[in-house]
Amino acid sequence: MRRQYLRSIVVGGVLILSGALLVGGVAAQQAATTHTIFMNVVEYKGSTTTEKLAPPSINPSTLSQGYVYKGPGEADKTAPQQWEIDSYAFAPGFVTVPQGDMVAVRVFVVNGDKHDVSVLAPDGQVAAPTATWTRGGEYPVSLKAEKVGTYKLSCAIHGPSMTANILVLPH
Ligand SMILES: [Cu+2]
Repeated sequence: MRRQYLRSIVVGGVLILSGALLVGGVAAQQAATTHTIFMNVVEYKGSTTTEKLAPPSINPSTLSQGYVYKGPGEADKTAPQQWEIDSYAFAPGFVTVPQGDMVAVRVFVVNGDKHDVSVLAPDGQVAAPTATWTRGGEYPVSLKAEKVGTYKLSCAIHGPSMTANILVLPH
């Protein structure tokens, strides 16, 4: 009788201990994780000549302010057949994080003298107001991924194409 009583105390103790470990594990999982993401502001460049390829039928600069087009004669006066295109972008331009986590983006401006950048939450609310970023600076953007959907980091000067999407997935 006494031995059985002792045994139930031991079994009960093991159950309580494993329960505590399980709760501890869940609590550790729920603590917000911070994702530090390094991004660069870059300018992709392309060029060719009219001998190799006809210029685009639609002027790219009409599609986005972030696309630059210099047609034949404009790109290089000494090489009138040369034409050039540029595109300003965030690299990487797409990131996914789980809901509830912290996102610490650090953006380094490599190309373009000036960018006016803001962050919008998935519901369209301002997550970070417009700030001017200049070449050579590194700018922090910190946010909590509270809402499922896409947070958009975009530049008003080179929009709509100069946008980085931070997609928040449900936990
Ligand atoms: Cu820009």
